[in-house]
Amino acid sequence: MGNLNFKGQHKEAPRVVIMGLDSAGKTTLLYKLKNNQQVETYPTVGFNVESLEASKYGSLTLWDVGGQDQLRSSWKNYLEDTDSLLYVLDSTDEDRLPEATAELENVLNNVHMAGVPFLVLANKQEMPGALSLLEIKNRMRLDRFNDRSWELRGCSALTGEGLKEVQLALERLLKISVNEKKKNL
Ligand code: G3D
Repeated sequence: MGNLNFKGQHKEAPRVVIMGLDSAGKTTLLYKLKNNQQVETYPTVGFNVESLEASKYGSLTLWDVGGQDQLRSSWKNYLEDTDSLLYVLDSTDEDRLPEATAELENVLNNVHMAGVPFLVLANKQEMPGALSLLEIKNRMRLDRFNDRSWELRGCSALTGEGLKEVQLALERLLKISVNEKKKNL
């Protein structure tokens, strides 16, 4: 790990895991956060595609969730020491919202994810017909996760709309996570 000094409180780079169903927009988001540039993306076949070190947020690792159990067992091994989860949703994909919800639940139930703050990103908000944040919150029943810190933000990884707020939310959650860790030392 690098020795990024996160707000003067953290000697090690925080670890952020980005997850979501395929096509949610994770790769697009990753490059926007990293470079503020749009890049060509390639479909990720349920597998880790990128791990970018030394970003402002420390290491950002990308995983598709869902699909084959065999692949799921591989990302599970990487959840240890995760400081925050960015969970990306395609807000226009109403049909797969139940699947996305079940997968989020599955990730949060992992033993390494106990108490880890998470941020749900309702991506593709610029698209007509995108579900509103309120609808998403209700349909995913996000309130049941109130035993930990979480936030829901809308954005468009494509246009960059809402990404400033996403970055601020991520910083807030990382701060909470890092402070929790310090308390438990
Ligand atoms: P993934 O990494 O989660 O699998 P990608 O998803 O980042 O590869 O994105 C899947 C597709 O959704 C890509 O389109 C990408 O351009 C598009 N996408 C990502 N974010 C947004 C967004 O905010 N709005 C819209 N409208 N599209 C977005 P293609 O056509 O390359 O499959």
